[in-house]
Amino acid sequence: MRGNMLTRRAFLASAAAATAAAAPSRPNVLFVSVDDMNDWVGCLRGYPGVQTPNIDRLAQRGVLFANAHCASPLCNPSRAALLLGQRPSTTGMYNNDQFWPPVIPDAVSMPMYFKQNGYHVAGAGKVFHHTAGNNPPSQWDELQLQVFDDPWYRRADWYPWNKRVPAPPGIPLNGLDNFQGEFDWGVLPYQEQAYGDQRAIEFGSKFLAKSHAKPFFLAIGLWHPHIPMYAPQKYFDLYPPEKVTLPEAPADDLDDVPKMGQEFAAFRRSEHERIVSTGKHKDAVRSYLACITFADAMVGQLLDALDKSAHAKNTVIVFWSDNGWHLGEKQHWHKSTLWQRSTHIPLIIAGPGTAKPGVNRTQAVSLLDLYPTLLDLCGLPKNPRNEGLSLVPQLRNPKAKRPPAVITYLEGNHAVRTERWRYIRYRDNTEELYDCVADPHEWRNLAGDPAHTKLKAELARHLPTTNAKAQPQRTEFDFDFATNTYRRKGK
Ligand SMILES: [Ca+2]
Repeated sequence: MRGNMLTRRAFLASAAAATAAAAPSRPNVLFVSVDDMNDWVGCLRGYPGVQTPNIDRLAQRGVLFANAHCASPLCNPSRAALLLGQRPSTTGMYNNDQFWPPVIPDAVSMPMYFKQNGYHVAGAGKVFHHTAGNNPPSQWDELQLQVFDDPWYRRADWYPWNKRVPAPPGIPLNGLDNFQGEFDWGVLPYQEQAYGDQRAIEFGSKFLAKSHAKPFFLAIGLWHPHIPMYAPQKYFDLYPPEKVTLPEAPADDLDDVPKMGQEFAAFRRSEHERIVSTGKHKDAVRSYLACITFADAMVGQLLDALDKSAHAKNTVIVFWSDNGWHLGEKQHWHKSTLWQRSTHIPLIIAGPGTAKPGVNRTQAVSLLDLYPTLLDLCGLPKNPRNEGLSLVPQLRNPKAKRPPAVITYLEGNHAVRTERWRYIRYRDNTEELYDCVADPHEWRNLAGDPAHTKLKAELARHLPTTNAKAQPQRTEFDFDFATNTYRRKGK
């Protein structure tokens, strides 16, 4: 009897050991984002002289997707699409004034999915959209909310956790009084250590220094180079004013653009006009460059923290920006257009599961593809809701083919991007077509040329067949931050 007991115990122990050995050792994920960073990154060659040594070294050790696009050229819909793995045209999440949790209650976000599949899930800074109500704490095991560089500007109902303090003297630093509040730039009277993005990096670095019983998913969301474009002096010093050049913007560029495209470009036009008429265009461009390099330095700190840690070899690194940014091209500042300047973003994946590091992938890909890619790289079951396509074939083989990327802005407006072409169809059926190889600035709309009729039809096959009605605006809900509950007004 006693012998049997021992045998049984030994059997159970050896079975447990066999199970443990058979269980795949899943990689960790370090998911790092920046905000409104366009392709003015060294490895993407978007702006001569821009300094991004840390992003560039990540591109060298990993895979740079040199033709990557957001799912929607605006923070909230871009992030909702990426983190829910569904197109804006499927969910109806199109703008910054919508809440996803109460309108798509059965969605399982990327962090939640990792949590449900045995990962320890932690986040800091801006991962989901940064206004209250878009980042339910239940998504995370650990969460550090975003720390703003301009707490005096942040309204209490949208940022209830923000400790509002008076503005330091001299605000706005750009000297443009009565300008739109958030659109400021300059050097804050802070030490570098006091910037909000440093808080997120500090959280990430401490997290990486620890050992973890479970595999982890760590999301670090940086705010820079989003407006206000505040950065420490040393980053401005890297860009002497006399060396700053303005992006090329022919005055007649919008003449061959349909009315809807012109309307998108005219959004917040007054800010562009004010920057130009006050002679501050170069100053604003310089500030954007300084903020890109500041964000790059933050990324560098995090990569160093990972390299020093015990997790260096078993962590997939993903680096992405939620959308691009115009700096006067097509008479536009901001994003919210379907052109390259708004949709083209840096995307790098490094670590286990990637091959041929340093060889750029040129297929058009989407941020929508990240959710299924990470499940694939981590050996987790597919989420049947995901509408993107795993990038693992391209991570293994730089030449692997894939369908075009689709970008949506507001209801019924889409761009289809291939390696060579961009086809735009607005909801009134007007069109644009660009040969992005011959015409990288998208100055010549070829949609009216009969020679391209067949090509347009081929590209149009990739337009979404569903154009979901826009979800209700946040103003239709009472949201309680303390309990994270939403109540539809009048119901
Ligand atoms: Ca953004």
